[in-house]
Amino acid sequence: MTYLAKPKLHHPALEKNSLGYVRRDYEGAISTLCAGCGHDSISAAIIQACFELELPPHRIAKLSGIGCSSKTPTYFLGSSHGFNSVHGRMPSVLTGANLANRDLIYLGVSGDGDSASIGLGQFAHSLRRGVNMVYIVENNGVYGLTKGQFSATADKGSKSKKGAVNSDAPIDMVSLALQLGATFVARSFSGDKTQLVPLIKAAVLHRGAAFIDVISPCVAFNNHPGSTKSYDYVREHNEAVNRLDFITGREEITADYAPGAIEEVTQHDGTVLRLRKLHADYDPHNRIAAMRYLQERQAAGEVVTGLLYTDPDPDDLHANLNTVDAPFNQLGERELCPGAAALDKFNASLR
Ligand SMILES: Cc1ncc(C[n+]2csc(CCOP(=O)(O)OP(=O)(O)O)c2C)c(N)n1
Ligand code: SF4
Ligand SMILES: [Mg+2]
Repeated sequence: MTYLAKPKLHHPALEKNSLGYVRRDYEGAISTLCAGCGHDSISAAIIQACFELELPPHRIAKLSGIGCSSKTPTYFLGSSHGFNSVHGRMPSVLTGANLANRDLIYLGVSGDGDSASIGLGQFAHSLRRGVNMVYIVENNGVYGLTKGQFSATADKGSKSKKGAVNSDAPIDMVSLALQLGATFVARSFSGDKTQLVPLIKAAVLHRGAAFIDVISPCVAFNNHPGSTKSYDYVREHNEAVNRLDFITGREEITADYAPGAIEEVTQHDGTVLRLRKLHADYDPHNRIAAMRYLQERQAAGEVVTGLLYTDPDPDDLHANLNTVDAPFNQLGERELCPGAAALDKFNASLR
C-alpha cells in the first residue's frame, strides 16, 4: 500500500480561514516516507502556505515525476487536481495543462534525480519559457527511491553512506534557474519552515516561472558525516541572504522578524514581499549579482538560502504567446472552430 487515508473527523474548534477551511482540509493521505525525511517537512510547509493564502483547493493542480519527492503530492492537497507523471517529465505535462487552463495554480514537485538527471532538459525549457508555476525541487543529493545512488546535485568529494566518494562536478539548480531566466529564484531548507512558508506563498502569487530549490535531507541514505545534504551540514553552512515576511493586500500574515534593513517588493497583484536583509549589499533584483554571489559563497563552502532573485513585473508563457484570456478549456465551439472564412483569412496573413 502506498498511502493511508486519514480519518475525516477533526476538532470543531480548529482555526478556519475565510473560506471556512481548516488546515487539515489542505492535507492529503498519511505519509509513508521514512520518519524524519525532509520531504515531509516540505509537504507541511506547502499545506501551511495554501491554508494561509486561503486558496480554494480545487483551484490548485499539483504535478510530479517519479521519486520519493514526487510521491509527496499524495500527502498534501488531497482535494486538488493531481497528476503523477513519468520520471523527469513533470515540466512538459505541467506546461500542457497550464496552456489548456490558465486559471489554475500550478505546483510542480520534483526531486534532484527527477529534475537534474533524466528531466534536466524539461526543467530547463519550462523555466526559460516562463511557465506560470511554482517549481519545487526537493533536493537530497541522492536517488532516494532507488536506494541512495549519487544524484547530479551531489557535491564533488561528498561521500555515500557506504563511503564511496563522488567524483563528478555537481549541478547547482539555483544557478541554472537564474541563467535560464526564471523570474523568481529561491533556495531554502526543509528544516527552516519560517523561511520556507513565506517563500512558497510569494512564489504561488508570482506570475511566471518561480523556482525553489529546497535542501531536503534523506535520512535513509544521505544524512551522515561526509554528505553535504545532511541536516548537520546544512545547519552549519546555511548562509541566509534575507528573511521574508509576506503581506497580502488584506492583512499581515507573519510579522515576527526583528527590525533591520528592510526592503519591500510589491508584486504585480499588489501583495508585498518584505525582505529583511541580512547582507546589506545583497540585491534580490539583480540577476547577475545573484549569480556572482552564489558562486563566491559556494566556493567558500556555504549554502546560500533565501530569496535570491525576483522580477517584480514578470511575463509568463501566456503573455509571451499572446494567448486569449479565457482558459482554452472554456472556449466554445464558435471560438474554437470559427469557420472556413476565418481560416482563409488567417492563412493569408501567414503568406
Ligand atoms: C524512465 C525511468 N528511469 C529510471 C527510473 C528509476 N527511478 C525511479 S525514482 C529514481 C530517482 C529518484 O530520485 P529523485 O528524483 O532525486 O527523488 P528522491 O527519491 O531522492 O526524492 C529513479 C532513477 C524510473 N522510474 N523511470
Ligand atoms: S529513502 Fe530518503 S528520500 Fe526516500 S522517504 Fe526515505 S528518507 Fe525520504
Ligand atoms: Mg533525490
